[in-house]
Amino acid sequence: MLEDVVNFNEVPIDDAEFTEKCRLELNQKGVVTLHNFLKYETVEELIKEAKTRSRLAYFTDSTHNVYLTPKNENLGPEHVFNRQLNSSKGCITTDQIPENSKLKELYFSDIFKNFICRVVEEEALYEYADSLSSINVHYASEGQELNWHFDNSKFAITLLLQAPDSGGNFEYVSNLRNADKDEMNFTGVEAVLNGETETNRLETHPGTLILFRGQNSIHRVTPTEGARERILVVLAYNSKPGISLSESARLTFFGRLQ
Ligand SMILES: O=C(O)CCC(=O)C(=O)O
Ligand SMILES: [Fe+2]
Repeated sequence: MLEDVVNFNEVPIDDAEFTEKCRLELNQKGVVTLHNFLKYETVEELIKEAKTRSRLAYFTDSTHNVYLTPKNENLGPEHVFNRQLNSSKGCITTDQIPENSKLKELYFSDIFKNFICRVVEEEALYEYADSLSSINVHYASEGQELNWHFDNSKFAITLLLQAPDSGGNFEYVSNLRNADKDEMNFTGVEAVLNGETETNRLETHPGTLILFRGQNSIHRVTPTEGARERILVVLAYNSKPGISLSESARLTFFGRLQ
């Protein structure tokens, strides 16, 4: 029952008026924050579930540019396009999440998918064809962070399960570039990396859902501070059926293809 997962009293995702409000907000701000999206008991249950599987997580410590692309040698090592940033995090994959998990109940629910479709203005949404990429649980222990980047996907859905004692903050600058027009905005990106731009911080709590357009809005998650790890779920959909995440991305994020 989706009622056991989603807090419909505060977040009525089956209501047309509420859905329309979220759509407008996403268009205006590039982000929708839904606090108390998950029921309190569900958050507790999902934290337990995630913790029993954290030993399966594949940890990566890698460097990347903000566009998540290979270097362009023509631009030279000092160019902001080639500036290498460090990110370190671990995650488990869809196939490592139990079949009866409330995460799968939510992910495959028609009510939830219809809500997301309307808010992001897609006709339909489909799971990834590979068995890894649809639902991921991310773990970040002390010192681990996700550095500044633009996403490859048009939108991302995250659910925070456990917040660290401090740190682990989601920071962003909206609409820093226009990916559809291949606009890179090197000047704007350099200013963010040099700490010269004022950034926004999202307030999140366990159970908060974030719907975010990260292709044009640069964002990062600051390092976890303290012993309690940050645990966060990412739900990913495609607008067409039968699509797998690229092999290179699967190898980078999960360390395997299937
Ligand atoms: O961990 C988060 O809150 C954001 C994750 C993110 O930006 C990503 O996976 O691309
Ligand atoms: Fe991202």
